[in-house]
Amino acid sequence: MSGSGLLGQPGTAAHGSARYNCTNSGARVRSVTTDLLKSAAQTPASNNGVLLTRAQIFSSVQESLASIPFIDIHTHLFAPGFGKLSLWGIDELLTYHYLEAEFFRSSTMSPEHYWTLSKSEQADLIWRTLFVENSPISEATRGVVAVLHAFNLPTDHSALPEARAFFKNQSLESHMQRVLQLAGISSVVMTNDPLDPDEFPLWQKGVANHNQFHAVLRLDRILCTWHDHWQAIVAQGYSVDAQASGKSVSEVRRFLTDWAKRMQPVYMACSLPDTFEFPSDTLNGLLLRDAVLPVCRELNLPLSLMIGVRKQVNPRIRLAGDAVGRANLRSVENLCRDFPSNRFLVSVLSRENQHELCVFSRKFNNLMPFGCWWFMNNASIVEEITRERIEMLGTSFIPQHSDARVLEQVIYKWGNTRRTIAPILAENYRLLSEDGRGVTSADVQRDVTRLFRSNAEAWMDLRPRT
Ligand code: RAT
Ligand code: ZN
Repeated sequence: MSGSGLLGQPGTAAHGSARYNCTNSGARVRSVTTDLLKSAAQTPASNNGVLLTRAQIFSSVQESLASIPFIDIHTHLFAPGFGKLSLWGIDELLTYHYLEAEFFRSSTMSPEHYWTLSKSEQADLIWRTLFVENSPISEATRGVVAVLHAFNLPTDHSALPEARAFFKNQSLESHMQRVLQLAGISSVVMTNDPLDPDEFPLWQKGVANHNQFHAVLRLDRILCTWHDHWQAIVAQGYSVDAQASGKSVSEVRRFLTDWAKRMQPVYMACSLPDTFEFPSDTLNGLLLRDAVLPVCRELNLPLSLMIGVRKQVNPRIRLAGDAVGRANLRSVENLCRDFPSNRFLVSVLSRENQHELCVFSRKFNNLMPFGCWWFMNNASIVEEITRERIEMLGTSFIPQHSDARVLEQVIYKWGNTRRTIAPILAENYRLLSEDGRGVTSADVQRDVTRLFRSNAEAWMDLRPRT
């Protein structure tokens, strides 16, 4: 656990920190502040330094959010070594499934017709519909505008050809470094599925380690759709059967252990439906209890549970067709209480589940709430969730992840996070000052470091990998 407490007390801020603009108008790298960050992380109390005035509090918060590089703990991005799986550029940005959902609301084209088009035809159509015929004021459309603006590209109706030319001229590795710097993040966590037919052969051949991309062993095909995927496990040389009977459970343990050795994941993860229950005598419940949890314990890996998705309520729109449902979080309570040697990273998709998640986090220090997931990642809801988390948990949570699928999305998603969270943090410091405890800029830096770096570093045991 990197020499920090279970809940990630401020630890090392090992990476050099660039300074980023806090607004969404495009971050610009200005200076390196590693030493400042290190001393901030080590400063124990607010009586060490000059107390901030009310006006200074806000700029100090902005300064810390801008200068401390964040860790993005859940994305669908891939390191450049994954080739075609690594998505970037304007056509990918425009055909993001968040935008496809919005496109079908403003177009009469049938999904069936849309899926016959090429990627660039789909992108043209989405651009015309959502950016020319309508103002791009939704969160996801505004994000594309913010990305173009960050690269000093035009953002008006006729911007698409120039954007295409710009992205075509980039080489992935250097472009990626620029994007991470603009987004103010030092590393990202991928989502890696050993049963994905496109991804599996790449791992088998051997993908080069990339020190800014950490792997995650994703379990959805095992825990949620076993019946469609047990044969793929057999094909990889493990003796499992359709009912997960006999040796199956120990073979799944062997499968997970082998894959953990290969991937070196920072955690295992599964997205779960709103109907998720634990304990449960179902095949999934048994695989979770007898295969996944023991391997996580043995390898000291947290398990990330993303709860509340209702898959494919509208299959016609494919990836955009998933929805949300309120879950019964007793399952989280049962897991945290009955498996104290396991650690759980949990994000919930329903707004109605957010408060309960905070309450359970107060009960169990093997539970780390993280992120404002998917339909929760809108400023108004991020604000509400973050306020209640700070009020109930102080700095012992991970406020956000990007869930980016296309590289450049981290620019706008993290820009939005900084913009939304700055006033919330500042207000909490103002209240603290009014209540009698002055705040220094070192306090602010320590707290921002804990929220956006050290909680993640501690939970994922992030050390340079060889
Ligand atoms: O936010 C998304 O892109 C969703 O489609 C899901 O991928 C979700 O984040 C997940 O990880 O299952
Ligand atoms: Zn995701």
